[in-house]
Amino acid sequence: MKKARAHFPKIKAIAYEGPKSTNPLAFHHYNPDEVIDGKTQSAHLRFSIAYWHSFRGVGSDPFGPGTIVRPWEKGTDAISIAKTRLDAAFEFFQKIRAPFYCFHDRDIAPEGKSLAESNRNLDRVVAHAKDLQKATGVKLLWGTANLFSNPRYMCGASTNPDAHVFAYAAAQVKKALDVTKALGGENYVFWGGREGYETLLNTNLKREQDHLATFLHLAVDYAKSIGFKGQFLIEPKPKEPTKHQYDFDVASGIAFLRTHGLEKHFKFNIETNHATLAGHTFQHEIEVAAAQGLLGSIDANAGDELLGWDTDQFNTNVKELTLAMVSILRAGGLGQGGFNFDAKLRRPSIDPEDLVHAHIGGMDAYALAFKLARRILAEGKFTKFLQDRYASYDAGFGRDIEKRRVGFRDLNKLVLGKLGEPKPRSGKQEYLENLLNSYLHG
Ligand code: XUL
Ligand code: CO
Repeated sequence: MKKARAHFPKIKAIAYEGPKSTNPLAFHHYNPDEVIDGKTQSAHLRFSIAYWHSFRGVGSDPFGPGTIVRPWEKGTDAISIAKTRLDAAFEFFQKIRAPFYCFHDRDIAPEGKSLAESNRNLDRVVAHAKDLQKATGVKLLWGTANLFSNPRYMCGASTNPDAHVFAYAAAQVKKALDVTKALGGENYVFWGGREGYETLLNTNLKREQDHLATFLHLAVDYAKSIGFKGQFLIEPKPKEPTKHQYDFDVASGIAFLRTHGLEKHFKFNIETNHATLAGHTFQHEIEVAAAQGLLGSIDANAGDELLGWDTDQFNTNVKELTLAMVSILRAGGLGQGGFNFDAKLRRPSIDPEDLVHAHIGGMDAYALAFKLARRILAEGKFTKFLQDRYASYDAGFGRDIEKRRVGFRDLNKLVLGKLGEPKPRSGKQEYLENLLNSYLHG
């Protein structure tokens, strides 16, 4: 393959220079090649770049059009523009030292006038993506289909009241799965898009939820038939664009998967700002998924504390990320998942260099959180505190309760007899908050 010209000519591959460096175009915590427990940091963290934000985002918001004009967006032929954009993206992936990327079908190739034309467009661009993956070693963390932008999906895709739209969405996902498999995608994501409702006046909730479950079963069946080995992921979000999204949060997602016999085939892709919109912390969503062995991957971003919408910002909150990392590491990590920067530049951040600063910030914050969480777990103070707090269930009647070996009559007899009144014990929240701060600022 011929050497592509530089689209980020002023940016060199970002190097790790350590916490004391004052170079804003260097990593201060993310050291991709450092080996920890036999694996590089890069292999532990599995960072991924979100194509839709970083290479299709133009800074538009509900109040105004885009502000960002990239120098590589030139020409009139949509396919050659798409290929050049992909060149720019792969140059960026390498310079920012990200081992993975993620896309929606319509991010990488233009939608045609018919599904057949869209599929042909996709094939041409995917062939180029395959070459670039081979040349750079950058891999596909996950693929997905955009089932929410085109007006045909205004009332949902698989939950659309019109079976014709369900069929179209099925055909689109069939192709997205083919393409994800062809590019060696390690996961495939279903984010609900417009799978929800605006008003119950026009919605048969039960039929729509059943149709969503049928769609997911059909996707599982098709993936099996083509030998796609990637992990299927559900990405919960409570609202936006619809007033109510069916995959509201991890807990309702688990209930949905179990109700419809899908729990063996799916895990969760947890997004930080979706957790916030659902009224949860990021760590809460991770814990709920991990408790059921369903933690799959992370969409790494943040919301704004003062805005009630999905602002998709880069997350530099080390405290929030350290708590999240403790829960992720305690659960055994993300396996074939990763940390995908589903985050976008602010509207006035119009320079290509802003993309570099944004990702350096996100990667450094996650890498620092990773190291702090490892220290917290290695020292074991929180683990010991938790063990002690629940120790009454480790033996005697507490053990019998956990093993379901006692009933109300037995417990009634115990309390009326030798147990009597329980002795209250402090929850020690303030002590624990100080302990956490001692790691963050120590
Ligand atoms: C939307 C969102 C999506 C998914 C992929 O809020 O997070 O970009 O991650 O469809
Ligand atoms: Co997302």
